[in-house]
Amino acid sequence: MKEKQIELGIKMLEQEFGAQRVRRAIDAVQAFRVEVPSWVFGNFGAGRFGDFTPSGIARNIFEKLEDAAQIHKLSGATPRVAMHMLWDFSQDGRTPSWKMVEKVDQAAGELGLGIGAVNPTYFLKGSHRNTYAAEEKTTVDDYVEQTVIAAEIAKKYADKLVTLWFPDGSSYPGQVQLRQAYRKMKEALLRTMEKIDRDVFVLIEYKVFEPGTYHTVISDWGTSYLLTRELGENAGVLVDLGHHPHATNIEQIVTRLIEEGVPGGFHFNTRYAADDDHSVEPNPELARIFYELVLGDVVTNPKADKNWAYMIDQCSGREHRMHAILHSIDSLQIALAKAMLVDTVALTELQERDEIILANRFFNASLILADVRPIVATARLEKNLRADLLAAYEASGYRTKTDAERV
Ligand code: PSV
Ligand code: MN
Repeated sequence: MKEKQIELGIKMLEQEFGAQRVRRAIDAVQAFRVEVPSWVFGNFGAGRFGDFTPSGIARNIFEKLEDAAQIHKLSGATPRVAMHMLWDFSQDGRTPSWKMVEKVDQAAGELGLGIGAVNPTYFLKGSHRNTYAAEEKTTVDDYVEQTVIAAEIAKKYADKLVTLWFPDGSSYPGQVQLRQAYRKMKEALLRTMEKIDRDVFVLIEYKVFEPGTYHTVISDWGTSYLLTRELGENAGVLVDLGHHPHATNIEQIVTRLIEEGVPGGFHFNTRYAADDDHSVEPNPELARIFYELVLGDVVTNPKADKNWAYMIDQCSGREHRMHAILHSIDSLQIALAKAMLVDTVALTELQERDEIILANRFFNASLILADVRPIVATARLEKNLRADLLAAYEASGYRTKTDAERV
């Protein structure tokens, strides 16, 4: 968008939604922070057609951090990087190493970044027969120990946040006892939480399937929620947008968790794959999710402890990594800006009058129809950032440099 278009766009938005609401939307975009995952910058392969990898892929955690720093420099929105224990903090890919943690922490600090959520890696060793629900005690013990170390790292070096995703379950009916798998998961979680300091926060992620296709132990938000109830106040639910059946009303899940006061976190992506492979798109679903987060006061709340934890979780196969993550940040900011434009008082009035279509049209005027790119652009320009993140990246010279260096 050209400068003139941005100015004109702001004027039009002010006319429709009021200058105050537009200003608040700009402020919210400026205040919003989201973590990027270290793993997005690396080589994820493209499945069976894995011969192809996009150019400029980071080859180790230190190059991943350089990429993350470049993203933060352009966006001003991503000062923290989520880490994966055995990908980022291990020398042999099998055991966590404190030496690596120190090196990574130092490298991040030098680049103006911090370590974000710490993710135990439950899928590299011994997990072919489940993780916390495994038959083999040594597997469970190993993973419990890794999780406890993750919590220590999160406390000493990061934001006191640990996020757990368990690749669990079974592929055929009869393969495992369903109740027992759940019980084992719960027991191991309880055992873990007893060893973790109470001021470290643990979010439990659910996923409709993977690797278990017939059943996954923590398959939905209800299971995560039930488990957190047993675990104490420092446990909460992690909603990964991609981890639902396609028709799931995710914004409704968000409202239930907020209403029940359950601590929450978000992994953003787009769910075409019923997974977390894709970049975030600025679609109506995302805007509705943000509307509920805004209404629930759990995003850009000046009282930091009221906010949910926000992370991008994507692992692109074919896309250029830096484009993919910048696109996600842009999409999140667009969705937040749209959510900020809704006049909730006027909407409530329509709801009370049972004006079904009018309420829907009013809602969509902000969440679908408003072009909020001028808001997002203004938020950036006021912070001396470039209005267009992808154009800024292309002009930065970073791509040419990393393409040449990372062969
Ligand atoms: C697998 O679905 C997964 O993408 C989960 O969403 C985790 O959050 C992520 O991997 C990192 O382990
Ligand atoms: Mn996730």
